[in-house]
Amino acid sequence: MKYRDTRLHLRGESLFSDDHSVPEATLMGAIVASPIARGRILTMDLATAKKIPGVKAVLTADDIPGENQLGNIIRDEPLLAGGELRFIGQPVALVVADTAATARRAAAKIQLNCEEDTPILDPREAFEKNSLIAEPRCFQIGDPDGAWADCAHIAEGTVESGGQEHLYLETQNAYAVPTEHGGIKLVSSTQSPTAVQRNTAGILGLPMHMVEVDTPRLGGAFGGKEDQATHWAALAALGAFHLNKPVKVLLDRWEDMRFTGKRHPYSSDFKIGLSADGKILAYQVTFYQNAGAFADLSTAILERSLFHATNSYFIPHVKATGYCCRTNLPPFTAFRGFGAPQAMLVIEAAIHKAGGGMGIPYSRIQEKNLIRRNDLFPYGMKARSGNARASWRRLKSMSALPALHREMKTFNAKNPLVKKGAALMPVCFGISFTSTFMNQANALVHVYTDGSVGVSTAAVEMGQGVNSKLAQITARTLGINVERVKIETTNTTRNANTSPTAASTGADMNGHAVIMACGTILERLKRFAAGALEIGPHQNLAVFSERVFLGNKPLAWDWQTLVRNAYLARINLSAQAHYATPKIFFDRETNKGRAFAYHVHGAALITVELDCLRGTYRFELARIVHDAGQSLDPLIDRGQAEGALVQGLGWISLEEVLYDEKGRLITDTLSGYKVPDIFFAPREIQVDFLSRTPDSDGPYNSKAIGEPPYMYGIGGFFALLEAMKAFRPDLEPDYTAPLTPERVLTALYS
Ligand code: LUZ
Ligand code: MOS
Repeated sequence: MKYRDTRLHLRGESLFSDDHSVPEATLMGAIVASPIARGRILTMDLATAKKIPGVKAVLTADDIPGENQLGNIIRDEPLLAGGELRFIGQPVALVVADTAATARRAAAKIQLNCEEDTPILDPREAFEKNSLIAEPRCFQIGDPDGAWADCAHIAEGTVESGGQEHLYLETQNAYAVPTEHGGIKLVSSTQSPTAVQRNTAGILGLPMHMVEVDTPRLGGAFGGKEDQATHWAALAALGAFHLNKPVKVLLDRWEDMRFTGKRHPYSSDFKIGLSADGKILAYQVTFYQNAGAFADLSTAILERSLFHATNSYFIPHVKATGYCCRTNLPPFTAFRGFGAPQAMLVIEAAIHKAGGGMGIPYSRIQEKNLIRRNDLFPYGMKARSGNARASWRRLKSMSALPALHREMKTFNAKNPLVKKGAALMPVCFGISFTSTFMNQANALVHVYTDGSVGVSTAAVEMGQGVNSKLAQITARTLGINVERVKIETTNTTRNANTSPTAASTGADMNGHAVIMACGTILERLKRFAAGALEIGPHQNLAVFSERVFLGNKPLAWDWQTLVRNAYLARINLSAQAHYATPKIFFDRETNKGRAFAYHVHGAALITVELDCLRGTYRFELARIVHDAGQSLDPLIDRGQAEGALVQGLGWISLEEVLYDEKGRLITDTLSGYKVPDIFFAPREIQVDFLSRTPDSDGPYNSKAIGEPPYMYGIGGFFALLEAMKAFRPDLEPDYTAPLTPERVLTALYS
């Protein structure tokens, strides 16, 4: 994969926020964190730490000049714990010193004398104790209570899914510099510069215009910096504000793993009812979401679980209920898929169990129930395309499934201790933030007098290639070479009131804003040229390949001449544009509406080979047919699909987040927490794009790519179950993810 930053990355020349050269006087911050999951601080001894040479300040909740309050949906989280402690790793104080080592040494010296209560760690226990962050939500369609009577087969069960560490290469960090008039400039590794700006302003008691946030690029995020980059930026700002010196906060890997939230663990109950021929008539699901100690984005994530409770299937009678359960673990947060993977694992498990009970391959039930164009989703939106079926058909025809199944059967018969399994996984993911108001973006475009172009948008480059896409969109709209285009850092002074780069919408929404701003400038340029060259209506003019055309006829002016002459004629060469995704709405009373601009569909085939002596396995083949619209950059989209797939496979098989009974993270290092590497990735990954897409709403008919392919990984879970069943036909599947080698082995021999 090659994109805009490839050369810089390979040479180690790309600047991440921690790489920015800082003035010599920069001070370093270290966090004092809660050692207990639930209780309160009785006394805190700061004096010893303050006496250590090099320590400049130890700041606590009492030192916050504004409101000690964070939160983008529900404002329930303090920046620094006052009295109450709610999870291990919760920030209690910030030590600022002349070096990071001194700051950490001083932080370690701070004694917290606490009173400890028994923590709640399990979401069902939280539910029993009425420890909920918000009112329960319920999406319903048809007559889910009455439909069971008509079902020939009913299956019920429980699904558990675990957390997942984001493991962005670049850990959380921010750098704060005091500016004149008592303001702050932040360089922050965040997906949401505006959220950092707003929360920091609130903490410091400043108007938002006094806080400038600049985000150069991120070394990965995956949702982990949508909400949870804010704390470290606000803390750096607090230090800078008090000491009137630049302050940097940079978590090391160990701190990052312990202090920050991960993917939400879910515990879920399902009930599914089918006709004798495998048509799903009714589905009921209840999600107990482990939200952790504070709201963070949990309610929005739970809402997306409800939206995607039926994945790619049409089901006439549905009741999906979600509980956002408050526990004493670090607040769980956004992670690629945003609650959809958890929900899709449940519906797939329900179908798998029903297939087992009815004695028919579950892929037949999957296929029979794939949503068709104009079928309704439970939230009342119609499917706008037949791509669920189109991608499935294409995948099946490419894969010669009957032959594959025959080969596997023969292999399994010959090998008593090695078994193969395969599964198909359809995916349907809605594109738009589920909170309608967030679906807005803006762009600021400057054409300079030499014809070069600077583009600023709300989009944050985090390795996903959004800057490459925006540069291509700019070049295509203006009719110039892409080398002329520079994508600027993301900065709240140039782009205000922006949504996070999240929900897979970054290229879509910011791309549309860029098209609009470039269109405005181009319109002015053409009007000017038509007048200056005296050639009738400007609509007949076009710019492409760096030249002005009248119809198909090239004129004497190239792009540079056009721009220079326009400047001399005092034409405005800059434009700002705002894009709001059209036609979407959602009513949170009825839970009905056209919530998404469109859906992304696709299907995957995953095969696995299982060593039944050791419980270890290797995914062999992942074949994906994916709907990317008219891809803006097939190489980037392929890279996103491959990466997402492997990340999804990691979640359901390898990565296990474990806490002890005190709420302490056990898997807090990379020696204890296993993540996918190149040896884990399927031996063969094939990604094919569906080209027939009548429903693309993205720029130039492209489609969003970031999150949807993650959920193909869920197919790996069921491929493994099939391989296990080949070894042990009486196996009663336990739908607990991750299906680690340990769990596989235990299941095979218990
Ligand atoms: N973030 C968010 C998201 O705030 N709202 C969403 O709907 C969403 N969806 C996916 C990923 N991040
Ligand atoms: Mo996200 S899970 O920050 O799109």
